[in-house]
Amino acid sequence: MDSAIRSVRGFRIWDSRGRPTVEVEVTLASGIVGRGIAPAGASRGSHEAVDLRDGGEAHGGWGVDHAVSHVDGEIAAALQGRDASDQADCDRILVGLDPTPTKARLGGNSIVATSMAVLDAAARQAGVPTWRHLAAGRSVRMPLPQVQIFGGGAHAGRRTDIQDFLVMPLGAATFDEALVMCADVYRVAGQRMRRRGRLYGVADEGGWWPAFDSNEEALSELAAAIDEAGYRHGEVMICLDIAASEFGRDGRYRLALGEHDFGRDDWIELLIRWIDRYPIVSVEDPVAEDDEAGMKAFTRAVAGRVQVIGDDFLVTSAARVDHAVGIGCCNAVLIKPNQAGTISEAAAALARARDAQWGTIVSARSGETEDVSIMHLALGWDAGQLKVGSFARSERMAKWNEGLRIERGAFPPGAFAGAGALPVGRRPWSGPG
Ligand code: 2PG
Ligand code: MG
Repeated sequence: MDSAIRSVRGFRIWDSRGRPTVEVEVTLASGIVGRGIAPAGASRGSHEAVDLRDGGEAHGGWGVDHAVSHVDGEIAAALQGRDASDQADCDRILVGLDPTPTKARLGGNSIVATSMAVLDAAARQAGVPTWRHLAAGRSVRMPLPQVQIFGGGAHAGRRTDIQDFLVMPLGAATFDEALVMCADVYRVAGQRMRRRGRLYGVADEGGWWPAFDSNEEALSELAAAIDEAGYRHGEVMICLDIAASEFGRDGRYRLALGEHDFGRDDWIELLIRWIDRYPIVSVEDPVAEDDEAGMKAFTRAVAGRVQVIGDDFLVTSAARVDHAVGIGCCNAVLIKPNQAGTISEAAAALARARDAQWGTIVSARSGETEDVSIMHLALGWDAGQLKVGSFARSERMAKWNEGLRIERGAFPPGAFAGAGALPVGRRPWSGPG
């Protein structure tokens, strides 16, 4: 069998922060080689698969030698001879090797890089791009992008409490046009920072460094940049990733900027005030991962007009999505394969969300590489939405550019998910409420 796995090897390479990460090469009986690289998060949910790091002095403790040796040892031995085109079987074996809830024994990094390498090898063996291999004949749509304009929170030394200030080009008709619109806003936002003497370079994912006096100032700057770029609100809308687990605990939200301390209800009220005042169409992790009551209240208050995404709250877990659907929390899920640990587990979380008619957004991590597989996953799974970070730095641009290559080669205009990917009616923006 050509697609039988002959060997699996792990290597240490480097990510966009200059930290070690795990690369895996899977070689098939045919001689074809597939590759996978583990990304790494900075703002992480406490229930997600964990990266195995060596600790100690070398590489500031970020080393992955143990994770790499698990790939060369136990993982390689278990996968040898298995059929790479049977992703579910390979992933079942990986999960079976480390049944700990957060894959802490072998490391989420060694496991996800292997799972991704199996997928890449199988697609190469089939002679098709990964997205086509995943689509398996079903029709799919180019995803609607979410592009970060300002990067804060854990990605900018907590310069703002809110982590991602992003835009979504709802008025675009193609992926290409969507990127043009985001690029315009990104450029103009940078020009505005320069004019105000506030341009200090970029944060972790390429968004402008958020040199603002308040979280709301960032929001109003973003709305002004959309205006100045010549777009109507409604055409380009704002998305926020609050990443509230970073500053919220036990129903209290303590902002560093402005030094406010909110109870759950006041915090949610503030978010709703922002939604009324600014053209916000999507909010991720509005409350902390432990605040189910807050998530339920927020979802109830804004569902129908705003996409409510669970990231740290759902950690790409089908079981958590299932639970959230049952109790009315969120209407969309962020899908990060390395939160789950394997491609199949991530696909299962996405499938559960789709069953509930939720929005589904495939997402990169803040620590990335030249690997472009999330573009293929977003498309091949027909997720409808893709979040990659900002519109600068090649670990981000590699993914956007891969999308352009795919679109021009394989897609007629119209095969773009666009605003229809949102689990909300298109909200006509009628100005500040
Ligand atoms: C997130 C991601 C990407 P990180 O919170 O959604 O912005 O960040 O990879 O650091 O978890
Ligand atoms: Mg997030």
